[in-house]
Amino acid sequence: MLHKKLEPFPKDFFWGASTSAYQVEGANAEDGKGPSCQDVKELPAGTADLATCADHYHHFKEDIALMAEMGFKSYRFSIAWTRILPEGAGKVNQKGIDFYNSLIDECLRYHITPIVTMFHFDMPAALDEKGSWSNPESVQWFEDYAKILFESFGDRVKHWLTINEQNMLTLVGPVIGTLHVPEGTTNLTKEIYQQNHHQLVAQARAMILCHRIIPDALIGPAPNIALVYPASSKPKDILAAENYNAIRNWLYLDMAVFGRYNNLVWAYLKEHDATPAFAKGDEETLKNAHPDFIGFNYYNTATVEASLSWDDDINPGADQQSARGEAGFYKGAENPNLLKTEFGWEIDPDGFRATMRELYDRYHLPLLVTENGLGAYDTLEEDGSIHDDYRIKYLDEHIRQIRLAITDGVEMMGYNPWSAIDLVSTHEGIRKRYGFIYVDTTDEKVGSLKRYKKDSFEWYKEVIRTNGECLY
Ligand code: BGP
Repeated sequence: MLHKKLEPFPKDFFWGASTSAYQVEGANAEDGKGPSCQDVKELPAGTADLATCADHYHHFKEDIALMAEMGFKSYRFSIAWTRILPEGAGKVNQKGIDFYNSLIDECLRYHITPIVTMFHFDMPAALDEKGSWSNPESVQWFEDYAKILFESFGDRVKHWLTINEQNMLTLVGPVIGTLHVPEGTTNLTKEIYQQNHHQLVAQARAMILCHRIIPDALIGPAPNIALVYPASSKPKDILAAENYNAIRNWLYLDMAVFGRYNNLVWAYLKEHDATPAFAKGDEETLKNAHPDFIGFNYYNTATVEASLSWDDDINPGADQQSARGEAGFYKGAENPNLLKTEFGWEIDPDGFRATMRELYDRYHLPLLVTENGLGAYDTLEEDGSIHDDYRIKYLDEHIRQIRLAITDGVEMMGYNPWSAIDLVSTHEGIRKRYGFIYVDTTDEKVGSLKRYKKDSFEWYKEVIRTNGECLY
């Protein structure tokens, strides 16, 4: 749709950026923190370990001052479960509470709204040993942890996100380092979707609890949502796109918002003999929980074609954003209309608008962009500058799509791209940089950890100052 006049960004739009605890904090064995599944996983070859990352744990004041200089209205970060509960359950680590109190207070000092993710890929290792999300008790573990967070920080934190990218935990657990396969598993799909079910119920319980403990807070899920395109106008490709849309996207949000399994997903699970078992009370819990908004991460769309045989040769895909498929359901395809990043992810700003429109049409809840961004090799010049015009271009094109979506009638709360500051990527090290702030460290060796402003820093500052108007 062409528009003659664009609606402005809302006055209270959350311009900010994101990080996650295990990727940015470092200090992963300090001040009583217990290990998470990320700390004990086998690292992908040649990538930095998680002992230091950007050392945000020790540099957070400096980092938040830089975010404030950019004019951030919000900072989306996650809490490390194992800083609060080193064993995942039981004894609380006061130093962990203290750290997040300081981080939150530091944000508020600059009028930056903290948007807190409760769980971002870092299951406590101690709970992994007890079966992780395959254990039905995991629902209670999460609710107990949630209660501590709401009671400790709820007086100041009014924006909560439950589970980051639950769909990626389910679809690409091995890439992210979170797959837990209990001994004796015979049907892996069934096992994974049972774990997924426990997460859905845990999320529902957390949403209910949040509304009870902090009545003036808002809470929502944060899946990775990307509209799935059919590779052609062949009707069978359209059906394949519907299949993958359901499995990749709608399962998570239909449950969070409506409290029901998407029917295509249920049919797919039946086909795999993989429907999850409901515990007593699950159905009611899922029905009674309601998010106030939808947080979502968007990097690019997906494209699929039909898979018409159980023997189809399928490319299993490399990670969160690359083509995947399942024989008999859909088959990942390249989209010839899109360029790719240096790390092979397609770039699709128009797809961002299409995704926002579709999300709003389905759920009619305000949308908060909790991630979006460009991973690239950046070069630190001798004079301390970093010329990341490619990142500016990517962000510029995506922000424009938000404004178009707003003009299309979509209710948008904010934009928190990935990432505020350089950090360690899920599986490709710190060489894959995303931040507005460069951190001097490499995968091979911990560096000075000095912070440098990239060109995108000044650019984003102006975008925020003018509430997006400078782009036009
Ligand atoms: C999302 C995750 C983030 C993040 C980002 C970029 O899937 O929520 O944790 O890392 O993608 O991905 P990557 O680190 O693989 O480049």
